[in-house]
Amino acid sequence: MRIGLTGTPGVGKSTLARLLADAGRIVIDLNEWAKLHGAIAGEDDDGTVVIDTERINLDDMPSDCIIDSHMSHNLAVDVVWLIRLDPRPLRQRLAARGYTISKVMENVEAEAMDLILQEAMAEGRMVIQRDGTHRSPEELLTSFMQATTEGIKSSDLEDVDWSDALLEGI
Ligand code: DAT
Repeated sequence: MRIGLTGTPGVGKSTLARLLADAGRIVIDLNEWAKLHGAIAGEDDDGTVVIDTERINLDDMPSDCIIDSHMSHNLAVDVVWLIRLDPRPLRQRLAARGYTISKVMENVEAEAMDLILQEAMAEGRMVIQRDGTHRSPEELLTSFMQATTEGIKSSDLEDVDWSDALLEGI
């Protein structure tokens, strides 16, 4: 099964990907893959690599793998693992990364407005959504694994509601 590991930058995808790789799973960093396979569309204003997902052929990837990218839900993966994070700690994590204020706010607002969830559902993906705010990476992984190995027939969306953060002005 090909799993797309997605979420707003900073929610914890790479941390989870590392745990999976340590456990012996094949993990593909989509940025690296896109560079190797000529699927880079360019860079946005702040130098972030933009991947042209149309130029990525999933059949070139192993049939069992985890694809780490905030764009992996745009690929025809079998299931999407979507990590969510309260916008307030997300803001702190992104600021600690040295992102500009506008880039921090763009991502924080996208998270508060469920942007990736909406995109993934619009693409018709089967989505497992889990809140990483109060879970360790290990707990998060266990939760995704349980939902996946139990046999997925429909999306499984854990409730998240950060409307209070929006009211607070985040
Ligand atoms: P992403 O790959 O989604 O951009 P990351 O894995 O680089 O995110 O994590 C961003 C930061 O958050 C990094 O400093 C590690 C920390 N982090 C990741 N998962 C966490 C968790 N479950 N609990 C606490 N901190 C976490």
